[in-house]
Amino acid sequence: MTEKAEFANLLQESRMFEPSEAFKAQANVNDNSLYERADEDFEGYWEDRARELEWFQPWNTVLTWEPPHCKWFEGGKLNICHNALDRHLDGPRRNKAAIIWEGENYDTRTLTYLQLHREVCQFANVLKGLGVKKGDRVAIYLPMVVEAAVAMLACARIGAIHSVVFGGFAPESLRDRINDCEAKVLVTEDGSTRRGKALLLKDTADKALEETPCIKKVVVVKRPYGDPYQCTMKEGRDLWYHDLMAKADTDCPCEEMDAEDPLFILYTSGTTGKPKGVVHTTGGYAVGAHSTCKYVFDMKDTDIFWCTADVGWVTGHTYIAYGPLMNGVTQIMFEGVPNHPHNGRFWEVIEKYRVTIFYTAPTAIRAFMKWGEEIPQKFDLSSLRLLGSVGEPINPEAWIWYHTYIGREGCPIVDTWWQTETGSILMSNLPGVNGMKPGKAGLALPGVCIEIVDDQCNPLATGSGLLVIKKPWPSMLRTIWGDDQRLIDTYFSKWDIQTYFAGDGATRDEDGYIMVLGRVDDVLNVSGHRIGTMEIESVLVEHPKVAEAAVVGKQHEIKGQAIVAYVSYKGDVSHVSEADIAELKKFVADKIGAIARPDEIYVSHDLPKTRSGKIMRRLLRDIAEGRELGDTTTLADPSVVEEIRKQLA
Ligand code: 7RM
Repeated sequence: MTEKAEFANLLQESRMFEPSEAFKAQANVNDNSLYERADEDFEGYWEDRARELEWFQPWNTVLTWEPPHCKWFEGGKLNICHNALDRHLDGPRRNKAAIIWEGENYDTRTLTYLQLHREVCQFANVLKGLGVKKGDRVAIYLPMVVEAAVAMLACARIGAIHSVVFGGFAPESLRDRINDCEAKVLVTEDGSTRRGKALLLKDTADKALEETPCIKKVVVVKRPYGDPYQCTMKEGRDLWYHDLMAKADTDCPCEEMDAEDPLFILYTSGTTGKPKGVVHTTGGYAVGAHSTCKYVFDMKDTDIFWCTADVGWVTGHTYIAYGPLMNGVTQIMFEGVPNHPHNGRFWEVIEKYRVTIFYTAPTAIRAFMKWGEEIPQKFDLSSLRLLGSVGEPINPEAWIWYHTYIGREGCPIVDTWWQTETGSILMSNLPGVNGMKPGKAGLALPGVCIEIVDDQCNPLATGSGLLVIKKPWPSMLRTIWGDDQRLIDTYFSKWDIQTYFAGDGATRDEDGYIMVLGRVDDVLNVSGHRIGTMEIESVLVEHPKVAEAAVVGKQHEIKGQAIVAYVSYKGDVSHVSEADIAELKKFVADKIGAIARPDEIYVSHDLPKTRSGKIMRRLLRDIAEGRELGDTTTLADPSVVEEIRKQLA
């Protein structure tokens, strides 16, 4: 049997992979002590984790739980920027590389802890100079450049609340996010390249800025690419980052923040059309970010950590901007993509910087598999000691491939389950403690109360059910910005007000290992990105020719899920051309961003509905996946299904 065929047979993989004795011996934790401590004293366990940070003033109360609201470490005062930077400046980490940045075009830039601290202090003073005060919101719309981390840390330093918007979002998405939180300042850049093509962020931002009255000032980072990326600067509103920085004082003390003061807002897709502004606070989030880096990623002073996520997503917040810096490691920040200018770019970066811990998404791993193991085999990956996966379920074949060709069978893999709402990893094996099962995130972390329940919320020892969390955890979302009722409606209303419903389905095996199966609601996971079906539907119906739209997910070899849209047309359906379909796809990409572009669109005179008028989504999923259609007798108009089927390739 060829190796490829062997991999194809791994769907039923059930082996347990134990960490090596060598890995265990050096791990930050290699016994059950953390689990035992959390079991005997839940609050005491989290206090131990909080004591691993520096506080200006200790807390009085560990936890106040008035479901669904929690407060952690009340009375405590700290600053997360102090923990990420200032606290490393008195010792040997002062002149250690904090961030090594690698640009898409192989430019590099390294900032030591001291240099990063200086740049952050200066930018904090810039923000103050623009009138930003504690509690004000600052929107950040930047690609993967050092200034993104600088801007986030600078906000944290002065107590401003940042709202980072992924650089791939379209003007309207940016506009809505700015307006929802009423940001005062926007930080963006003139332009750069993505896959060698121009990415003109300021031009996009300018379109959003036409309808964002709350924005008073725009700070523009100038990239060293020269004229092709020249942007327009609006007099009195738009200012160059480098001009402001040249005049900024390097001294800026940290604001003493209450543990429960908001740190950031991050918008995420849900089951309704409007993205939710997930609010995280300072103390609990810092504890979650720091402790998961220390115990899940086993971070030590000697590590070179690389998380490939974008800072625009929660993974980039917790495992680029905050967690690694709080642990004092050196990290790589990579602007590029895996396959530009060649398919081995990631492995080249690992070889170049001797990366020791690598954290990426299953969608990337599946793409690498397709390109072939010959590519990573050309590079020296021997520096790697630990691998991580996040964003979606990792199928066992991809896990084994990752373990074999990237980990060379010597690196533990942490399959980390968490969400924008959870702030930090809640489920994963601890790499020096428990064995790994391919495709299974494994066990809840110590101090995290995850259960798998049936429809009535009865806990299941084994088998399939829904993933819930029964007790609050420090980095839990506190509210939805401006809409606290949505916190209740979305997460705490399926059964009782104490049970957090994550929206995921999962199964648990005899060893207690959990496999997260994916969303059970109307949220798609496309290449690890969360996109609400409703979000796409509401854009589609804005198109003059579209009467109704229904969007479903379809299994995709690399992306996990592909987006399939069904629309009913206002005009004559028989004349719909390929160009019309292409126009609809572009319409969605232009309004939300390229990540939401439908892979397939089918047009019919009506959508398949029940006689009571409900769109039959299950049927649409079956059509998309090419499955046998079950009972279609409840269809109001069976001809619709035939009409759609004729368009299938
Ligand atoms: C970190 C992040 C959250 C959703 C979540 C799941 C899915 C994330 C895993 C996973 C299986 C994993 N935040 N998910 N990690 N599914 N195994 N290790 O991705 O808010 O963007 O998405 O992602 O469905 O609910 S997120």
